Amino acid sequence: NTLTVRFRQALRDGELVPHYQPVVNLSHFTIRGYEALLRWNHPQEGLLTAADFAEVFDIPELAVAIGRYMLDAVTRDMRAWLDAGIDFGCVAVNVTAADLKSEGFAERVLDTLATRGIPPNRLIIEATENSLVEQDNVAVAKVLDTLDAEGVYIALDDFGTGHSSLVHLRQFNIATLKIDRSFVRDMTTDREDAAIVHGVTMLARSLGIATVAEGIETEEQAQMLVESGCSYGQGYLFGRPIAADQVGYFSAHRR
Ligand code: G
Ligand code: G
Ligand code: NA
Ligand code: MN
Repeated sequence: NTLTVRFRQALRDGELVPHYQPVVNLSHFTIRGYEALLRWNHPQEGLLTAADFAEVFDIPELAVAIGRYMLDAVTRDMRAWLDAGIDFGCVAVNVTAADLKSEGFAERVLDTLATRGIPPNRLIIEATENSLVEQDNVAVAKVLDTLDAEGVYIALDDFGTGHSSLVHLRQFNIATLKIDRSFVRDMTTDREDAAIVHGVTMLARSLGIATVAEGIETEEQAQMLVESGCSYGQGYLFGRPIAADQVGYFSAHRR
């Protein structure tokens, strides 16, 4: 189809770029790190977000090509920030089921970090619950264990929207749960959403897992999340995704 043909071309022609959305400590709004999000600098249509071309992630071969591209581009940016003395914290890269299944994924991640001289504990691999469910648990656990053993953090994305989440918390070495923004959106008015957020935060805390609330747009939501015991937050209240060359300025002015 035309989108996938055009997308392959964009990948070759360097039209794809990572942008970075800040993740903050909710108690003092300092930067904890960034989530890398794929953007397409489309010559005719302007800057497209991943939601605008989500179909490409459903084609395993393209999803793996994107994963490789992002790992390379993001670690290149991290190297440049380290060289410039920028205090950016940790960076999260999203991965798909196809990435986790691809031959030698964990080794590729670790090799890339070693080649660029980036400490593994500066990287977070962010996987959705569904990307873990879709496949052989033993094989995924091995991939995640290999990364975890070297210090790479594993985050579970869109928590609460997928399947059998509690099993995963036991089975994999999850460092962080990302509470999906659908729960955060109405938590100040909807008691059930508030209860879910509170429950997830308490559960995570008792298991020694950190929580990041996504999609925070108001001070009220941030306040309520702090009261619920949630440590970290992400959302337009703190910052939209920004280009790599803005991360230095942003990191310095949020401290
Ligand atoms: O950034 P945006 O709101 O368009 O993201 C839409 C969805 O696409 C989100 O679920 C996000 O996690 C996902 N996404 C964004 N960038 C990447 C990426 O580089 N790799 C993968 N696998 N998913 C991404
Ligand atoms: O599924 P995932 O959590 O990776 O999705 C991340 C996407 O959510 C990004 O594309 C980002 O643009 C979007 N996003 C981030 N913060 C907010 C927010 O505060 N409000 C809304 N509506 N979307 C957000
Ligand atoms: Na994500
Ligand atoms: Mn998410």
